[in-house]
Amino acid sequence: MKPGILQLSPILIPAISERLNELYTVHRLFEHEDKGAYVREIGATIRGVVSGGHTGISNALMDQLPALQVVAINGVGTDAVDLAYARERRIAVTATFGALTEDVADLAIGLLIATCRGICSGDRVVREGLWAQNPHPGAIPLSRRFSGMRVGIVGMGRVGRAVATRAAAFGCPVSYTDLHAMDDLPWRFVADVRELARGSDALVLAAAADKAEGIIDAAVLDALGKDGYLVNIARGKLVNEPDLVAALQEGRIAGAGLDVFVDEPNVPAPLRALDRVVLQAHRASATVETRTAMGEMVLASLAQALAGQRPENSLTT
Ligand code: 8YV
Repeated sequence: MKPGILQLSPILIPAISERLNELYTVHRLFEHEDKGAYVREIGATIRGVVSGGHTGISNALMDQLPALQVVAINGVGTDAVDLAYARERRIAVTATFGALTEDVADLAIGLLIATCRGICSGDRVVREGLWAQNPHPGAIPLSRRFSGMRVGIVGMGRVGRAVATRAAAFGCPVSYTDLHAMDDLPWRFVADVRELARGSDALVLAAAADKAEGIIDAAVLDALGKDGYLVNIARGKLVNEPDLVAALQEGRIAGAGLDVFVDEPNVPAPLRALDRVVLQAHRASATVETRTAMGEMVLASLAQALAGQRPENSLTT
């Protein structure tokens, strides 16, 4: 009999889904209306869970899966899983470390350029016929140069480092903050996030959310200042969202490029209304290449754990 797998969020690469189906009895919880009843029905057969970084798994659901050996996160953020609890139950929690670094860093730079150069608002001006109606060159405001901007990075893990090398290639002086300075990096370390914001034209958030919830608040945004830009490709909850909305509405920062939000997929209406904000639907890792690599890692983690080995990317076992 094939081991039972509970899948909590879709995998968009057909070849990966097919391999899952070949190897396991896959229960796709997101396709079921009455999730509670479905889990009660099949819970005892489940040995592995596949979930997304943002989706994770609750302790209550882990409690309903007595034979659970592995939670394979199709992502790198593990803030939506109680790792201590999983460790207690000897459940391996794995993540796809390294698979998405380049794409997430690419989107961070893309969002920053799109925001400061007004690419999306410019697109709307052309698309809606406003350029043709008012071809006077002054009708569209000038934008801001990206090359050479002072870029501050919050969180210098794999993604933060990849953002730094990209920004440096654009001639941007890079500074960063993290729990401590890192000796192997040529960039300037600034211990305090507010001080980092004060010395930056753009602040890029690339930190894990578990230790840094709400660190970007009104004081940090005011330190970034009216000519500063915020980019978030990490987790929405790093930012105090009402503070961000107020800072944007009052022109206390210049703009924001956001891929993640506090209550996804619900994006606050004021953010959607502001032209100085560029929005994405949590898509930084959403390329065919990265999602294929992530899917391969999920398959490997399941196979290792269910064969009784310690999965290579386990954080708990
Ligand atoms: C994914 C993520 O969107 O890596 C993470 O933590 O949030 C994203 O890469 C998500 O995990 C897709 O499953």
